[in-house]
Amino acid sequence: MSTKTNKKSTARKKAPARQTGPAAQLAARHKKVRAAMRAHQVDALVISNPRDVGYLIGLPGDDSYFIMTSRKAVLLTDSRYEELLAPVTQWAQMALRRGPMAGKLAEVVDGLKCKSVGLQADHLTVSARKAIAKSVGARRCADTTGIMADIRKIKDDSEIRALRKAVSIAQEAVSATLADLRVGQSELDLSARLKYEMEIRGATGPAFGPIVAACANGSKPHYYPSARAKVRAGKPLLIDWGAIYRDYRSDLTRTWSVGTMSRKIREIYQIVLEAQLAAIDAIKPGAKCLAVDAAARSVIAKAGYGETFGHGLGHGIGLDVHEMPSLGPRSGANDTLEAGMVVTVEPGIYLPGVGGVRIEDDVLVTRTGHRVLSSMKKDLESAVLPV
Ligand SMILES: [Mn+2]
Repeated sequence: MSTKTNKKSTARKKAPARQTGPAAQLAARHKKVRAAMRAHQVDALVISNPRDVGYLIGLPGDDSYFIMTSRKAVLLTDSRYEELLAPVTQWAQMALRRGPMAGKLAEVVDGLKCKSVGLQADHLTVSARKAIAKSVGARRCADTTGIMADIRKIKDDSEIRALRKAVSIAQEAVSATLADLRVGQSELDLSARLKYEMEIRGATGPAFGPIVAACANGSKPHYYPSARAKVRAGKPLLIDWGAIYRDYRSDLTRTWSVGTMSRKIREIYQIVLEAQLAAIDAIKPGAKCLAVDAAARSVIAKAGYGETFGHGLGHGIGLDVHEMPSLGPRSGANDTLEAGMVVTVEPGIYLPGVGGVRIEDDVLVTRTGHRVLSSMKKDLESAVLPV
């Protein structure tokens, strides 16, 4: 920790000359936030969700709050991040706290002369919310929900580039992992290898702990891999994995069978694939989220497996592995796809004691329809792995 921190003022002014503001991409995001603030009738919005902070400053948002008013922006952080986040001072004020966040937040909003302060009610813990009400004043605080989730639904070009790279890293990594697949290899061994293969290709980490499910374990949609469970010949292997590239997360699933594929797995594989292709086909601007889900669900239901597909069809991906919009039977009646959204499409059939089949791709909604960002094979023949 540097000593120079103590000598500096805890709030600094905009840097002079030449620097004219945040980069165009960030400025476009700020503009959307300010429009939402007007709609919610708040003078300031306190962005506390680290992913949202990162989205608005273009740098890591951990343990920092970003406060926006109609004209100003203040990043509230601490000395651990002072140097890392310094580029922000070209277009925003930086306030450094030494004590609790809520106390310094009150100082910042007082300085900004805000009468009403919007909070992210869908992110703050109950105790953080109470601390803010106490220091900022309960009457000034207004709970808002969904502002940032709504803005983040639509990806700009730089986000789409990052997502494409996150997808291609994940695909190459799983191919490299499977090239050395052995009967008897444990699920955890495969998971470790997969994470390594992603990171040497430029991922900063796995998008989530990979689901590597051998044999009948694939029937548990959110299974945790184990050291004891092993890859077996003639049995399925389901992997649900993704990479983080420049903070953006991919999310893919493939189900294979090792050496040969049983009749039952073959049967459900073909149904899931047909369902997945039908849903992808339905993706275009203006399509209802409910209708896209139904396109897949009806194929599975007609085949008699409707009861075994208990989860939603898919979800948005971006800085978070699960974000808006959500594609499922409980999607809102008016939830509609728009160009720039990126969603997963991942129907599945799960048979306890036998295994499960899920096939997941990441799909960009384009102006005219859609583009599948992932390109890994998923035809029945490719699903049988040589050993
Ligand atoms: Mn997913």
